[in-house]
Amino acid sequence: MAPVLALVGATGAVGTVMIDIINARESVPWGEIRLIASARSAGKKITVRGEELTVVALSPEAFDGVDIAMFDVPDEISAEWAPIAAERGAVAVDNSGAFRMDDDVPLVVPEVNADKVAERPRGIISNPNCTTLSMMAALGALHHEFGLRELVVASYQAVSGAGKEGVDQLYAELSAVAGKEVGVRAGDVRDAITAAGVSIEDSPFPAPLALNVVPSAGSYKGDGWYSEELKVRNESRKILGIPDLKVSATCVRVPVVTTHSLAVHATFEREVTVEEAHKVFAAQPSLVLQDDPANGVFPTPADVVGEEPTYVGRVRQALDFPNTLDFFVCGDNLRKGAALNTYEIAEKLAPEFS
Ligand code: 11C
Repeated sequence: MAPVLALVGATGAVGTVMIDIINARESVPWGEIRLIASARSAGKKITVRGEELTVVALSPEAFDGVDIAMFDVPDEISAEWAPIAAERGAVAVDNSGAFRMDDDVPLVVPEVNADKVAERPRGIISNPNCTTLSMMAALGALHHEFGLRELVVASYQAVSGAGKEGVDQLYAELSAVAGKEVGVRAGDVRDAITAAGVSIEDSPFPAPLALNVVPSAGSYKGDGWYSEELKVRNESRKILGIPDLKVSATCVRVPVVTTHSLAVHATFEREVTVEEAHKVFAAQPSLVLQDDPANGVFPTPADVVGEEPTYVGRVRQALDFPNTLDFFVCGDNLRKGAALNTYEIAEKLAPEFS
């Protein structure tokens, strides 16, 4: 029998991208696809691979007969419901932060550690944070060849990482400043946004984002660190299987709707030339290399949004740091950063249930 796949959070932002991904697949291994969401969205009709499906309400019974349940919901919903799905016999593939750092839950990026899907004593597999994920295919491939030792990262994160609220806030702020000569005096962007009736106090970001960048992502965790920066450190170590990897990240929100970018400074056990790095990237099917800086060819988020692969460019040997490469990556945070990686984990599991 072909496996039964459930999508929990089918009507949310990542769930909607997930359905796009499933619809775009040439073929799928599923005998049934079940859409699950909150009681508020139950009854809604969504077309998946030409068939009109009715969204069912989240309940223990909704998992009966399900082999693989993908969760694209907030942490607290996953924390409560992924174990219920697992008790009912499904493997829960969870895109929230609820279980990522639990020792008995694997954190999987199929290009890097697909074998870990088998090690799931609780019946739960976690999908990494979108910021970490955006650089993992590139870093995993380099680590495999050259042995990663140290990682320094600066992120340029899109507002959709902060949900619909983040996207709405950016559009409202952009409308408020459009056509105005602002950004020339301290505080004038803030004044223009406020004068247009857009609240900065109620924004998901602690400062204006239009015509600006904001060095804060996630929640403040003390000692100067934001949660996204700690996730990059902890999750990179776990995925790459290097518990003592030296990592330092600065996460910055930028006025981009979707697609996270990262400037990566990675130090290896031995020297890596740009040519060798290009070869490694070219051999990884989920990466696209765009690296011709003399002709202005490199990835930017506006050109990568909606794409499945991660784009890599600006690859260079650090001038003052031995065995070190600098490069720039762009990955759609709702696709490879969330829905796509979750779905790829589900695809890896499918043969177990066929
Ligand atoms: C952001 N990376 O851009 C976050 C969103 O841990 O899954 C995803 C949060 C997470 O704000």
